[in-house]
Amino acid sequence: MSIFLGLDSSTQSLSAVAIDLESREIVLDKSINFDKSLREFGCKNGVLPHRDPAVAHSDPLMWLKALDMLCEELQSMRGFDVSDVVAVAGSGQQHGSVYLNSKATDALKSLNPKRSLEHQLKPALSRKSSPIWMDSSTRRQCDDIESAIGSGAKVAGLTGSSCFERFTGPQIRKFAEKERTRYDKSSKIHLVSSFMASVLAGKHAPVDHGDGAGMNLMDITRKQWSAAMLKATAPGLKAKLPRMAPSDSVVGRISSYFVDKYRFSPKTKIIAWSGDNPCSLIGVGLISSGRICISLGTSDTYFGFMPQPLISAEGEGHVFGSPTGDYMSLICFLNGSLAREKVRRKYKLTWNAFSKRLFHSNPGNGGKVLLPYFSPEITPNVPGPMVTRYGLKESDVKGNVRGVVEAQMTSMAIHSKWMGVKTKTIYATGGASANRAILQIMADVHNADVYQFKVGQSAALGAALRAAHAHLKASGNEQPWEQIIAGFAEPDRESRVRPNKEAAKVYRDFKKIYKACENHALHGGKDPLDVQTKFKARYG
Ligand code: XUL
Repeated sequence: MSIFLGLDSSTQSLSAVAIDLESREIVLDKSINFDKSLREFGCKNGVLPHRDPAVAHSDPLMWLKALDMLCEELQSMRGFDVSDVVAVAGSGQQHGSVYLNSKATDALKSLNPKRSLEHQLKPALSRKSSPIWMDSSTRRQCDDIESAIGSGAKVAGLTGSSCFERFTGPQIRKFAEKERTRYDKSSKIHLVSSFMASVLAGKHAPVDHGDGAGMNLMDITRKQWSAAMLKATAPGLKAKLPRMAPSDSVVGRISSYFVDKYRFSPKTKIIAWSGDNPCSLIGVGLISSGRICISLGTSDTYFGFMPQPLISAEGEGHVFGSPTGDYMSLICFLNGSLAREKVRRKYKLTWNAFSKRLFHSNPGNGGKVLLPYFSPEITPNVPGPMVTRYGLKESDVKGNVRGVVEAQMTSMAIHSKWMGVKTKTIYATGGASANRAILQIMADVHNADVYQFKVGQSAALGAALRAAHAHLKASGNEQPWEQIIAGFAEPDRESRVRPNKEAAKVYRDFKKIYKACENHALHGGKDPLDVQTKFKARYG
């Protein structure tokens, strides 16, 4: 047996996917949903309630309790033997940070299997909550960092992204400004990914180049902490950050806590964790250029493999490290599944009824446009909630249902131009990728074939594949990535959704009115009524 385990610590859940590399089978797919199973932490959709809609924090103790619960489930599962696991790697929601005090090193080293992770690591937190990727409260800190470096474009040239509110550097700066004493007491600042890896390994794990690139702190070409960015962000920061390491580094053997409590083998290797998007890149098999992936999760992301870092001139997207040692481009849309969910709930629809409305309405929505900024938006930058309707009544159920999905797909098409990819094939993943009505609109708007995957958990699967790759490399039996992913990270050929030629034509023009509406709402551009009327006259 050669079982490799991938964990995904995401916004709303902790998931596990295990693969058998020899038989090429997925032998386990499990998930703990925070809202359902860990209600006592008071989170909604994995986020702590806050009166300011720009603030989004979560509870790191909830992630720890989920890890204990998940291990317990794995141990008690029939047909799965935890002691067969050769190596574990993981994926973490990107950008989120965990703040630890001077007790952390010892606490990690001496975890007692008779007590819970939550109770033993609570005293090691120097900050109770963790800012996560949905936080947009650091615009001022972003501006300050960019002006210290010279400009947003300069920051992007250095780190792969201009300063973004959710990125870890601006978040750390805000913490250092507002809570200086606690900042000074934080002897280690981890990402969600490196924190979870540290717990498993019983010692501080490194930040990998994939997730490290989402901090506005890593030099994207040299793949090291950037001295200029550290200086522009917060005092004494270098000493507080873990070391950086390639994604395929072995952190060490699993902590005896997991051996004694859950019967993992003491030989189990812990591999550096990465961000969920770099892991998904592997989980959908994007190890060369040419295709792109759209992940429909809590956030919607649009990403692809890149051999060299290519940076967006408009400052809209990001360059992260790929777990293969290359690069990936990514654009993140915050109003993903939560926006779809808001519309579905508003009109009291089941998902079935939602999909029916999509199938039974016309491409282009008769020119009606919904700008679905239910929460602050990352791409394009919208600082606060601002749902705007053009020619669309709030009472029009079909129009709003089609409106939210068309807006998401059109926005992706418009804001991904800088990547310069002629998209002929799209791989769809994430929870909502199971919905073929949504995928039809995706295919039509992008005029591309869309494929689904049999395993929806691309980040956890990618992590399991990374574990296998890193283990083989460390044992002197490195296999090419093509070989590692074969049979696992492949789209379901039967699932192909073809674009409808007529609809694709409509969307070519629809993109223009969508752009005009966006421009009007966000940049004070011309009233889009004119273009909307023309579109309506043509396509009704
Ligand atoms: C990417 C981003 C989100 C999170 C979701 O930049 O912010 O996709 O990684 O977990």
